[in-house]
Amino acid sequence: MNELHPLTQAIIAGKRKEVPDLVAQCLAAGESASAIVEHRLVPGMAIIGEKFKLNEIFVPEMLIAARAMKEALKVLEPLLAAAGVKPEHIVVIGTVEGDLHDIGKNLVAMMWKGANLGVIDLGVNVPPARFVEAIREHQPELVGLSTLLTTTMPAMRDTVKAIRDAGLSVKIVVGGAPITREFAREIGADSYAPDAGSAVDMAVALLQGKA
Ligand code: B1M
Repeated sequence: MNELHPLTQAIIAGKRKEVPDLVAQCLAAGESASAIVEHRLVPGMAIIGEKFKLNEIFVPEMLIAARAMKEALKVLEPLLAAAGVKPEHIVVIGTVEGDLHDIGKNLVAMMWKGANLGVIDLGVNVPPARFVEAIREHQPELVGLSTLLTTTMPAMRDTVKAIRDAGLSVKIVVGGAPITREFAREIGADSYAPDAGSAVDMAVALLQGKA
């Protein structure tokens, strides 16, 4: 960890109060906003994702790191927009209808942002028709569906069906505590990710046509 840049270390350690100053130092040293995202922030979140997958850290540390990353993005987002640097891919995410749980979905959304994806977050309790409408409006390449309740698994199935029935060409990744790879396959999703770290790997693989 010592050879990592101090900003990357601060993201991993979740030192969110130190992050704006460290971002300012990088900018003062001539690093571009996009280089800071690519070389300082994304590697930090990648390490967090790996540690989470390996059970070396748990949800609190991941949330703390994600919040630290948000502080950095708060400083950089206007600069990225001003420089016309757009995320390479747009993705839509939401928690399906009937489900109000959003902590896991928010983690996935933050990790996706950290991987420089343009995330449109529809929030919680999102009806299938709203997903369809958002896909038509934003033309994402990927849509992520989350649910935590066994009682809302049918709503996830309905959402996938509504997207497919609408003839929309978009990859669908699903996740959440009761979801399994088998269920994902059964309802016609393209992929399943068990946690936020895997959701990044899965999104990148799907977007690069490797999954
Ligand atoms: Co609720 N709740 N809850 N709850 N709640 C659970 C899910 C439950 C397992 C608790 C229990 O009984 N042991 C249970 C579900 C049982 C079941 O369906 N089999 C349950 C229940 C029953 C309920 C209510 C029905 C309770 C009631 O009112 N009687 C009610 C339902 C409300 C509704 O949604 N309509 C309810 C309400 C709530 C609160 C509002 C109080 C609160 C949610 C607050 C919020 O989200 N803002 C809450 C909470 C906090 C929980 C527990 C305790 C914690 C959930 C959580 O945030 N985990 C939960 C018990 C538990 O999980 N142990 C429970 C941390 C989070 C980081 O993990 O969301 O799993 P998770 O996300 C992971 C992965 O699943 C994955 O990545 C994330 C990070 O690794 N992932 C994806 C998630 N989405 C993904 C999408 C992807 C890929 C990966 O791709 C797109």
